[in-house]
Amino acid sequence: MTPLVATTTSLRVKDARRVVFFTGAGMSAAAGIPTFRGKGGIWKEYDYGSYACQQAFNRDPEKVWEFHNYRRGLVEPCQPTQGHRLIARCEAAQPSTVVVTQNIDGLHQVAGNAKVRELHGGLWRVRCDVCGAKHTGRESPFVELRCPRHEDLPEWKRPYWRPDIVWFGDALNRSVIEASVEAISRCDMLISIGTSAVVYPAAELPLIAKRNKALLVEINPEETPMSNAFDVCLRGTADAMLEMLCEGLE
Ligand code: BV8
Repeated sequence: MTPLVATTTSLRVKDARRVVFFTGAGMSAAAGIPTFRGKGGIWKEYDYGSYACQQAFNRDPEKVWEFHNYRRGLVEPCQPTQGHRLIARCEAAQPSTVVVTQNIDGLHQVAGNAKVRELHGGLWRVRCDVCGAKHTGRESPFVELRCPRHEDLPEWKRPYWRPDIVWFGDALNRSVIEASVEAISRCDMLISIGTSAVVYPAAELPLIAKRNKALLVEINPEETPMSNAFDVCLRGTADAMLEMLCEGLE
């Protein structure tokens, strides 16, 4: 069935029992964080083969860290938008609400959402793939680039911390995928917001909700390759469309 394409709707989140918000970079655009594709997109300026894959990190970890410190610097001063706050209000009113996000900026958590499944990891976490150590902190820039647990090794031989981000070619974290699939399978309304729907496997996750007869709503000013799978496509910004959908929440 072709979707209803509109700028207004009488659908309201308060009328659903279990809602999943499925978010991408457009969700945080109004916070001042650049998206990845399209005009001004990060991948226009930075080739992801040089900055966002394991091979690039193995080749030149300091160059990859320079890019991630640039991104920490971009995100660090940004505050959640009105849209993020409305989604947090939805979880407060309806605790079954889950956010499944491709974003690594942490803004849903700052806004107050507790149930956030980060498909592509987190910008504020690092891990050591040699000893398994993890560290979370909003240092910007992150300067102690080597894991301190390897005191037996000379400084120049110690392993680098690695951003805990799912780069191209990395498998997604199994428990995060499982928790996301579980939430999406059980929801009766899925609202996809601000994603170009071109990165897999994330792009196909909303289809799981469709199989289970949930109502699928897409919020994006532009059409996406997945638009036809949605019941309703709201052609507007995240903030404006969420303001409408979240009307009447307690
Ligand atoms: C994997 C890290 C197993 C985070 C990122 C099947 C088919 C084809 C290819 C593949 C496939 N399966 C796997 C692949 C390969 C690859 C892939 O998908 N490639 C594509 C690009 C062809 N996938 C992987 O490698 C994944 N791993 O599958 O492992 C495997 C491995 C090897 C081989 C087989 C299997 C891992 C993918 C993870 C990539 N990580 N980055 C970070 O650095 O921040 S990608 C990057 O894209 C971000 O993570 C981002 O989250 C993600 C999606 O982007 P979007 O969020 O959609 O953002 P985008 O800029 O594209 O779009 C913004 C949208 O917002 C636009 O539509 C715009 O109109 C809209 N918008 C703008 N303003 C607003 C707005 N909307 C609302 N309001 C506004 N105000």
